[in-house]
Amino acid sequence: MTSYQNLHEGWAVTGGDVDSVAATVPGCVHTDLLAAGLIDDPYLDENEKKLAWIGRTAWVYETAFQHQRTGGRTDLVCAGLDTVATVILNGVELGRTANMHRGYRFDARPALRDGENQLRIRFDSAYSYAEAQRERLGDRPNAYPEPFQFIRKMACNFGWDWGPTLVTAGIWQDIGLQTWSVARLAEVRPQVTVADGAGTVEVRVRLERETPGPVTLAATVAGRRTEIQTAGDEAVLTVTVPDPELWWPIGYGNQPRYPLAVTLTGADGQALDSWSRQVGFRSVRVDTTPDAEGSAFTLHVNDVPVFVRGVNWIPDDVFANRVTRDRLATRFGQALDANVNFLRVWGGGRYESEDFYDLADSLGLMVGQDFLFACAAYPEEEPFATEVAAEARENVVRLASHPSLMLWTGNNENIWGHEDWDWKPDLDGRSWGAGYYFDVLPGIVAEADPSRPYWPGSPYSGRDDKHPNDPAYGTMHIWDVWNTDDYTKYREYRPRFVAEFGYQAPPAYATLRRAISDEPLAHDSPGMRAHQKADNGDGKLRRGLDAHLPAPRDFDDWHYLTQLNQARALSLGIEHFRSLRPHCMGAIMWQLNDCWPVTSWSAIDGDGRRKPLWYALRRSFAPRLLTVQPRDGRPAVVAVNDSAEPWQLSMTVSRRTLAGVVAAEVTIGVTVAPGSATTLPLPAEVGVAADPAAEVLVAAAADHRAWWFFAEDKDIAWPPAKFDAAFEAVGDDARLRITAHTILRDLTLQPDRLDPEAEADESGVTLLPGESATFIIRGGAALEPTALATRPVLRCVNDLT
Ligand code: BMA
Repeated sequence: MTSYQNLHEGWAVTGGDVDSVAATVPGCVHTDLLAAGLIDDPYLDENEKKLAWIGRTAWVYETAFQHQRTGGRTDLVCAGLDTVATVILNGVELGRTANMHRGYRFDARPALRDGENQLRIRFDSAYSYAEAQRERLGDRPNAYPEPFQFIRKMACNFGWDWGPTLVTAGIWQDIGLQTWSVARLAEVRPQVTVADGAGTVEVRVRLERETPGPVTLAATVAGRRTEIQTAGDEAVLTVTVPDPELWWPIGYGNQPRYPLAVTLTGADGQALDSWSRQVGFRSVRVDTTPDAEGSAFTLHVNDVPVFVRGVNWIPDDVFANRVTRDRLATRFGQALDANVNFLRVWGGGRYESEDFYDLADSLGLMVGQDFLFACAAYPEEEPFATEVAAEARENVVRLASHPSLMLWTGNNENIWGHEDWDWKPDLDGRSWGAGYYFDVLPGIVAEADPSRPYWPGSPYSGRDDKHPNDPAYGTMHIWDVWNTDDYTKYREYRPRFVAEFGYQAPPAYATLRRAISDEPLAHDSPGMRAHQKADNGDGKLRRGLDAHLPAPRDFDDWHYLTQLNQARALSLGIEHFRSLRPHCMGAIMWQLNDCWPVTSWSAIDGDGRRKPLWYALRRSFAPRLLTVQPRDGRPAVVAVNDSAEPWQLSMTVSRRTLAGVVAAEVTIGVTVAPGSATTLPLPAEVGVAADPAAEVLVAAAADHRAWWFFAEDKDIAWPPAKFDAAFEAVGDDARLRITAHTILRDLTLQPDRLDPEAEADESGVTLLPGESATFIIRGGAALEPTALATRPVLRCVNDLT
């Protein structure tokens, strides 16, 4: 049997002026230096700028461990080294690596001793390596002034438009010694398929042998076992499960999983190795059939078309070792609570972890994984050609068992960039990655994971003769909104599938206050500027505000309004895209999460707090959505039903004055079929305002309400806000009941301004006069009721006038 000795203890790191400080493994040099008190927290104020030297320094990790040799092979197994490493055991060089995204195994026997052993891993500067490759191969276009495409390392480590430049080094995943004899399972690759109700698990096994001879391989699923004997190095075991329960995405059914166990036994019956995973039976395909308007991009799971209500996922922390399973579970819970059903793992980060995929499997969250290429032209020369192929195959094999994984995508924005970002003259014929996206990667998926779809890029039209970002074909990204255009422009698009669209806002106030000590805090104070990485981000935020909302008078207004504008921008986009169902079958907003405290496109900030956008996602991504959309020059109600049951909808649509008085009203009863959107035009007396600045449209059904404002907030004559507030402590929590005496537009509560731990269950509530709303404030029992119900904690748009 194999045995494993982990080597996580006793490490120290040395480099530059730093002489041997304790190191955490798995971990990285930044967190080690931070723990040793040698650097300031890179996430606070402008500290990031003082730490550039770390990425330019070579770091040596060293430990001593005891080992007693036994018979057989002993390998040093490194699940992840970041990145340019030389591995030395007792003075003997075992190997060199330069790819963070692969695991490595070295035969340790030539160097291993009985008793005390010294293990030393030297990490050369990632910059030095990448710059040398760039020099050798010739520069290539890139969205950022850093050489990240010349090293197989997480791209966003070199900084991004939401992330700091903190170039890490270290042993970022498990490391240990594995001792084995006769043979071991070098690769286990399950393909789980289901056809006509019957499940098949085909397990392809590759063996590594120390000694030749027959061995027995067995695979067991749901009590069914297949066994074979082999003297070779490769084998296929097929187990059929006649009538498995299907695995479904969240909202479509349950997520049953079946244990799959693979065992390897020697000729004399001794157990040699074993491997196990939970598998799920489901089919997946992407329908890209051409039609009169272009070609679709529709995900079918178990032959049911699924509207993708997605979020883009970036690494949840710059320092991967901080992203624990618990933290992933919290983040996934936040995604599910916002009615998200799909996570796209963006190509500038990592191939996500076992914990990530195991949680996604168990929760029914679908995942799309990009291969790791983002926003740059990538060289296809050696050593990269070999590294990319090895990395891709390893990760495809590693993740193949996961039912949540729906789609592999070749890259983020590189095909688009090549077409549109003036790369061609600079490239002057040099390689840019096309060979990976159109040849190498699809070849690897077809060979190693044939049951899973592959798409060459995000975005990609699917056709050579169409622009890669053509709305009518395949997937698209929408970034003119935010960069140059108002968010109402989302409505000018009729996309088939939007894989990125987003709008910025600052983090929660408590997050800003933890990370930035500027006094006073201002949108352009030094700390705020250091935590805004987007090109002219502050200017774009302001441009967006000016188009819609009254001018902010101070930082508190700016903070409330920019957060509100972000929420409105995404709601408008999502509800428009959903209203186009089935023409459009996916909306993946940019971005769910952050990796540090920063003003960004995220719905959840770097401290894990939900921005107003999160609450807007929950509303706009609800499986059943009532929304008001412009159709033929006036508002119409659209009812979207993603559920499997018909929706019997009975509603009243009224045009009212701001005082709530009904000017015209219509009652509508309709059945919205499962998986469809129904547009309900309105008669002119309801849909056309007599005075756009003084009227609203409200569509109200039992559990649903949708609003339409005939004018921009800045042009509406909002009455000064009048309301009563009633506070009640309930255990550790509190309830704040607001009863409106005037219309209250986008009532938003920020209890974290009073206590960083406090959090409200709702945000962005609009009330007509006479209506009330109750906010439940987790951890709010001790808050001061008057402060809670007053600006800047409780806000509405009316209080700007
Ligand atoms: C797209 C993404 C990211 C970026 C985001 C915001 O380009 O793919 O690269 O962070 O837009 O600009």
